[in-house]
Amino acid sequence: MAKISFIDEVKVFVKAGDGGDGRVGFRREKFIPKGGPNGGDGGRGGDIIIEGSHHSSSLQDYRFKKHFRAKNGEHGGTWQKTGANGESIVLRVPPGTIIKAEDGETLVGEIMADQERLVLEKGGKGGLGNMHFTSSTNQAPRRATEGQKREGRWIVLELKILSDLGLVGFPNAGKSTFLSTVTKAKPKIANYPFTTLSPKIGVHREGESELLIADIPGIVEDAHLGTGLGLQFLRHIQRTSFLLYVLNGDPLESKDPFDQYQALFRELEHFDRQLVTRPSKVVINKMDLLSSEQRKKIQSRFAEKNLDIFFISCKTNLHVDALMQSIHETFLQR
Ligand SMILES: Nc1nc2c(ncn2[C@@H]2O[C@H](COP(=O)(O)OP(=O)(O)OP(=O)(O)O)[C@@H](O)[C@H]2O)c(=O)[nH]1
Ligand SMILES: [Mg+2]
Repeated sequence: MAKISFIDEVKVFVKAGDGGDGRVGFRREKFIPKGGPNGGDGGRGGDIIIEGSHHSSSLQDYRFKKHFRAKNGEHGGTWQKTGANGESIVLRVPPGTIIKAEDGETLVGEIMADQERLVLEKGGKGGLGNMHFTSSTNQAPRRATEGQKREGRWIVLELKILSDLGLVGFPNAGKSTFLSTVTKAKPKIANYPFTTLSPKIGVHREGESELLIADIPGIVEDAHLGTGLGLQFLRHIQRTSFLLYVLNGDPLESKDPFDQYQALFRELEHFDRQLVTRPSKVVINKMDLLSSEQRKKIQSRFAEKNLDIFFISCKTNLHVDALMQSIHETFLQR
C-alpha cells in the first residue's frame, strides 16, 4: 500500500553551465613571424533539463542531493578550435510534477507525461575567439568575448496527491457519494453533471490498513477533445495504484454501464496508456434502481468480456462494505 503523503515537495538548487570564453591567439609558424589570429570560440554551457519518467514515483531522491550544476563550456583553443560544450543535467521526475519558483507560488512549468521535457535553465553561450574580430584596420585583434555567465536559482518541485484508489466515472454516477459513504470527506453531491470540479481526497480505514481515495470530476466521451471538463484533471489520479470504475446503473441513463465502461477506458487510454494497465475494479452504482432482470442483463454484457463487476448502492449502503473489504484485501496481497 502506498505510504500516505498528500504533497511531496522539495527545494533544489539548479544552475546551468557558463559559456566558455573566446580565446585570443595567433598563428605561430616557422618562418612566418606574424601569423593571423586563430583564437577559437568558447563552448556552450550545459542546460538543466527536467524530464518525466514513469520509473520514478516520488521526489525522494531530491531530499538527499539538492544541488545541480551543469558543466561549463570549455574555453576556446588555438587553431580556431571551439571549446567543448558543457554536459547538461537531466533531472528525472514522476509525471504530475509541478515546478515552481523559490517563493513556492510562481508556476514555472509542469511535467505531465513520461519523457516530457522542459529546459528549465539554458546554458550560457560561448564567447567569440579573436579570429572573428579581424578587420581591414586591425589584422591582429587582441579582442575576444567572455562566455555568458549563468546564475543559479532555487526551485520547488511539487508532486500532488499520492493516493491508492482513484474513482473514475461519468458525471452523476455517484463518485462523490461513494467517497462520502466510505470516508469522512464531505464532497459536494448533487443530481446534475459536473458537480465535482476539483479532486477531493478521503481516507478509508479498515483495522490497521488505510486507503487514500481520490474523487475527481466526471469524464465524458470525447473528453480528450475537450468535451465536458476535458481530461487534464486525470493527472491527479496518474499516481493512484488502483482504479475504481464507478458506473451509473440508473436504467434511465442514456448509456448503459458497459458502454460507459468502454467509453471511460478509451478516454483514460487517450490520456495515458499506463492508466488502463493498472489494477482496477468495476462497480455498478445505484443498484437500488435496478430490478434483478436488469442486473442480469448488465452482468451478462460484462461477463462476455470476462470482467467481474460489483453491484452497489451508495445511497442505501448496499454491498459497499463488502466492496471496501475486498479492495483492502487486494492491497494487502500486493
Ligand atoms: N438512487 C441512487 N442515487 C444515487 C446513488 N448514489 C448517488 N446517487 C445520486 O446520484 C446523484 C449524483 O451523485 P454524485 O455523487 O454527485 O455524482 P458524481 O459521480 O460525483 O458526479 P460529478 O461530480 O458530477 O461527476 C446524486 O443525486 C446522488 O444522490 C445510489 O446508490 N442510488
Ligand atoms: Mg462528484
